[in-house]
Amino acid sequence: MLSSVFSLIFSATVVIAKIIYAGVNESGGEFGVFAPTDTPGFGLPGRFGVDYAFINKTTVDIFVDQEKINFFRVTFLMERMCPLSFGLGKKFNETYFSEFADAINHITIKKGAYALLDPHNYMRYNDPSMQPFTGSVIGNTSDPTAATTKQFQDFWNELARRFVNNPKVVFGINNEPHDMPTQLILKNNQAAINGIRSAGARQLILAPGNGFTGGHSWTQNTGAAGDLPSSQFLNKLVDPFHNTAIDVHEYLDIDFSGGHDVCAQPAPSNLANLTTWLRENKLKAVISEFGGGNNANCFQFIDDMLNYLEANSEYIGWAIWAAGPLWGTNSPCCGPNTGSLEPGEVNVMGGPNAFDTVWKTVIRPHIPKNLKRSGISTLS
Ligand SMILES: *[C@@H]1O[C@H](CO)[C@@H](O)[C@H](O)[C@H]1NC(C)=O
Ligand SMILES: *[C@@H]1O[C@H](CO)[C@@H](O)[C@H](O)[C@H]1NC(C)=O
Ligand SMILES: *[C@@H]1O[C@H](CO)[C@@H](O)[C@H](O)[C@H]1NC(C)=O
Ligand SMILES: *[C@@H]1O[C@H](CO)[C@@H](O)[C@H](O)[C@H]1NC(C)=O
Ligand SMILES: CC(=O)N[C@H]1CO[C@H](CO)[C@@H](O)[C@@H]1O
Repeated sequence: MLSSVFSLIFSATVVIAKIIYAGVNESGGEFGVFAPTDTPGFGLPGRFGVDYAFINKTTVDIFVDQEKINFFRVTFLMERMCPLSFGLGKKFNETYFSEFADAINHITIKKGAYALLDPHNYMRYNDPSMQPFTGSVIGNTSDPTAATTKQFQDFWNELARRFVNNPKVVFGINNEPHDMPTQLILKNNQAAINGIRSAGARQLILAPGNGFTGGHSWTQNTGAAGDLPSSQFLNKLVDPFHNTAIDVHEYLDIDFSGGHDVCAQPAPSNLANLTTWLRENKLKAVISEFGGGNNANCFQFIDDMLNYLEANSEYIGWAIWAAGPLWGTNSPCCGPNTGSLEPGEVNVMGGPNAFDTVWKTVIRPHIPKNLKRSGISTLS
């Protein structure tokens, strides 16, 4: 009795920070195009199950049934969804779309989790051969080979139309824009929102900023040209349904790249300016990529970061990078020996991969018990 009175008072007076989406990147739908020779068109369209694949349903089931996560970020390539011969827009490769939709439907309809649709394109289209640097920046009016902002809007209108009746999808506008005018990111993001909403889709949208959408540099100039901070533009987005959050990536190694096995960048201090900006602008954020290597140092940095997200109500979700069906012994993050987060795989030395080390040690204890399990994807 006493305790229920206390908990009533507690819940009435304290704003409880709430992570409602927790999960993992499913990377693989964008594979098979990276050409060391920078040959445009290399790996397109690619072979399903050989060059690219979206998920392994068995391991998705392990994540949902055993780990109780509710969030998967599923990567695809815009040049495969909209082949170059069609151009970016409403005409899709129906084969690639159906392979992608099969993965999304498994996650959302069969397993009841939320799926973040991720065009893994760095806000570029037409040449993914050496991502993240090849391809024309979408909406670059000085580049006659660039897809237009209107084409990007049409693409999102069509993709949203196809998922309009699936409450469990989340629309990720694009992976890691960088080295382009921040104003153009705002313009393209707004076009995507307009395309999605005019399709009648009301689900959650995640909007990225500049500088590979890094949280630590949110209030700083980024890139070789010193593009203006994301913070100066990303608060100007207009969503008639007020269901858009900021998409943030944050790695913990020295250069924020996820390329090293030593963690050196503390998330709490590096995210502090972003957090203030989110609060001032009444916005929420999802950390859709982060990671750390298989060592005690990184376990501490990851633990500190997840504690920080849990303590600040501006953050509503996270997805660690990365699981996926085609990694094998390769390491998507944090040094060659870490391995992927795909259950059942091993690292390059034949030892336990990040699912058996990083996940079990420091991610699993942070998976909230009260994640969102039903209803349309929203901010709360
Ligand atoms: C569509 O995708 C399938 C599967 O990858 C591929 O076999 C086919 O050639 C693609 N079509 C076009 C026009 O790219
Ligand atoms: C836009 O296109 C022009 C002409 O190709 C190019 O010089 C410029 O670097 C491009 N801008 C961006 C941000 O890529
Ligand atoms: C945070 O903002 C302060 C004040 O503008 C600035 O001095 C500091 O460099 C910023 N930190 C980061 C990580 O951007
Ligand atoms: C999917 O995952 C299961 C469980 O780890 C594994 O046995 C199976 O070989 C995987 N399938 C593919 C196609 O990778
Ligand atoms: C699923 C996913 O997005 N995996 C990706 C997570 O992000 C990294 C970094 O950009 C990608 O390279 C992976 O493909």
